[in-house]
Amino acid sequence: MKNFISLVVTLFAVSFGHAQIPAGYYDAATGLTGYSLKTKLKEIVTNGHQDKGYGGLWDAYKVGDLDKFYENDNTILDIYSEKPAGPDAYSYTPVTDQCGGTTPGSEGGCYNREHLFPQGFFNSASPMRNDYHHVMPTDNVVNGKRNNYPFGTVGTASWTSTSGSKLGVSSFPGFLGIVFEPIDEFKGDVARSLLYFITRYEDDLQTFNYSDVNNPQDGSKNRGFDQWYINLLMLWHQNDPVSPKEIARNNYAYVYQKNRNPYIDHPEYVAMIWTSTLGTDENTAKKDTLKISQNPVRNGALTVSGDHLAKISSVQIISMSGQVVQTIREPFKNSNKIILKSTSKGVYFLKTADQTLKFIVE
Ligand SMILES: [Ca+2]
Ligand SMILES: [Ca+2]
Repeated sequence: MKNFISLVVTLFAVSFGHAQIPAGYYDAATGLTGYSLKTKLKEIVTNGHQDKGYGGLWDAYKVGDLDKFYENDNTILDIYSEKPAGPDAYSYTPVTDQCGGTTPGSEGGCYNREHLFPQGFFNSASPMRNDYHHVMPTDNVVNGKRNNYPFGTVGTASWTSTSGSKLGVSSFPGFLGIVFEPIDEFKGDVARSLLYFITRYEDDLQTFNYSDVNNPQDGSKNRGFDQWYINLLMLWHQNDPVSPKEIARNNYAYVYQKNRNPYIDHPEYVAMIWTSTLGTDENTAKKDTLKISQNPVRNGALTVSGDHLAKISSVQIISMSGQVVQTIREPFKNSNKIILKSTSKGVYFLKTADQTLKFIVE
């Protein structure tokens, strides 16, 4: 087991290059899954977390939220106005363009502090209000349009920002209200930030105003959000994997307030804690208990055993960094073997609708 852990740590350091996770930071979470993993992560990220106050965020943005990834011009990196594929419609000089007394009525006027988990749901209480991990600098007008609506996917937009963020009626299964949809580039960022939030504050969730129609909390301490929201965030987490921008911001968050977002450091934790019900038949899915017969895997073939293999409609192979490296439809139609596309050495995950299994390629 020790060798396995050091292998994981080594692979992790290699795959992330400049990651600055303090040695041993996640040790206490080793071997845990499900909500006990989540609770352990809560302890880890609560321990040492310093509340730097609401004003502190302005200073943090000057350092931790500069565009070093797109235009690389050290203007504020605003997830609501950044255009990854072309020039931004406007950009903000740190401090100079910070919102002050008067607020302009159109985009491009000033940036303020956007709570991805709306502060109205927790009565603007500290430390939630000041937590850098979920409070980001954004254009004040787009921030205002987002209001307290949950994130989601929009069918027909009633309003669209200069960068393509949308407001409108939800097209996502399980929710029919108004939602705000950021651009694809930042959907995973939003998801990991919100999952951090319901982990860090799991002991407080039940004191929040979760009866508000716009609050996707389910009122529980464990799952935290309604199932549709978990489905949405897991999908976004998967489709928009951790980027260098998020790693850098997370590293700065640790400098600034002395705690980290575990779902940026360990993207695989998300599927180890929550289960998506998207596109699965829960009744049949639950009957399957899969096992990987030979682990570590050699010769590029993964052998799987289970009682209902033939019923599995699709599986994914996910890398340590959370990227889907292979999707296989009806993987066990003809045999119990999966031929791996990538045989690069490392830790991977085999994910079905309701199970995630870890394996090593040697
Ligand atoms: Ca930019
Ligand atoms: Ca992203």
